[in-house]
Amino acid sequence: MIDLHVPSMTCGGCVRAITRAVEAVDPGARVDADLATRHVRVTPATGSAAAFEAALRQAGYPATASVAAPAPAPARAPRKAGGCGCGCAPRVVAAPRAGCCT
Ligand SMILES: [Cu+2]
Repeated sequence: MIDLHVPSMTCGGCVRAITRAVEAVDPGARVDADLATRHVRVTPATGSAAAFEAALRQAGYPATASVAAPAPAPARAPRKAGGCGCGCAPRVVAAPRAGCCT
């Protein structure tokens, strides 16, 4: 997913113009504009961040693209069935705390 920050996007008309500009580059793209934050999230089919930036600049909406980071990894490994979820492995830890990993 590509995140485009478009400071000059101020109303629904801008959103439509921006959506059209993105779709002109990549008809298969999914465009999800958030007027409040002035960010447009594009899930491209074929287009690139640079291509969308260029198209929006031409349409009169200079944009800053950033490729969104993937969702953060879960903080902990998933709990294993039957374990207590503390992360230690009963067969590896010689002396688990009382009540833990038993
Ligand atoms: Cu507008």
